[in-house]
Amino acid sequence: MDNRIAESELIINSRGAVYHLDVRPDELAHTIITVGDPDRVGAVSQHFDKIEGKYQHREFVTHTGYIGSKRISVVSTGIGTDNIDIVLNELDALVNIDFNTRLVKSELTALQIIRLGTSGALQESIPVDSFVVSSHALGLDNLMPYYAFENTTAEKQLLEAFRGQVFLQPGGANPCLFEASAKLHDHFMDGFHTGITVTCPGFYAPQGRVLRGTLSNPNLIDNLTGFSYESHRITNFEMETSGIYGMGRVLGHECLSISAIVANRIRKEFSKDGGAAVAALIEKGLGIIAAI
Ligand code: R1P
Ligand code: URA
Repeated sequence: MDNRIAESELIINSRGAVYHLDVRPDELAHTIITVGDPDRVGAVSQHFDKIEGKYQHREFVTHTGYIGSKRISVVSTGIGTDNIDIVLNELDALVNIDFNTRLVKSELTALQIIRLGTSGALQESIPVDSFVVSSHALGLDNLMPYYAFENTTAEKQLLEAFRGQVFLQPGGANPCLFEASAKLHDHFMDGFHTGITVTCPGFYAPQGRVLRGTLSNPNLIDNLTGFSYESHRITNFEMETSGIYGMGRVLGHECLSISAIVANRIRKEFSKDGGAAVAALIEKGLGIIAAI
């Protein structure tokens, strides 16, 4: 049987780099920070002791460098889980597929992938400018139903409780749920609120915001805020985490998502200086990541 991955499936450019990211296998570290905003890549890498390389194609900017002896790549994903499908598959290909033979390697590498993003809080007690670490991702986007994956019993129970408590409009989302990497999560306890992060397929109606037009599910926010199962509650929502946790499950990588809270949807507040909140999260996050 020919297991060689065809040119149409894994696209390698003339530089020997993967199609969307324009990064070569030797240019990627095994500890990776993903950010939504391409401009945030430089805001992270300015803290590196040494920058080894900078790469860019479309909205995908990558800087690889070192903090002390720790090699780190920071990669921008743009917005949404459709982009996460691209980024996570290409990051995985860079370490787990031999670009010369186009065969999956016999020894697989598990990357550490940490999303560092912004988010909206769904609990009154989680103020703007505070930090959240996502113990679980609950996907209301439509990426993960395209992949086959296994859930743990605990994940199935939590998802079942969510389906029972939260009304989703007919024909809408097919929710999925994944736990964070416990190994990574353990490092991010001090100074973080922790809870379930809901990943939405948009910023406005899918997050209960309406400027003009009418919501099909006007109780969505109240339903998410009120959800509780054992000690679990929904802390926040954003637009990438379930894709990262889900693809991490499918491909065997350790994934975590940390967020600076820029909006509190219950108090109806937005951060006066979201940039400062993100800068503080970058400093705190890098301090932890460099020591892992
Ligand atoms: C929406 O404004 C964007 O901000 C959040 C959401 O997930 C979405 O990508 O994250 P980033 O600040 O990392 O982009
Ligand atoms: N990012 C989101 O996706 N939602 C918010 O409310 C804030 C940041």
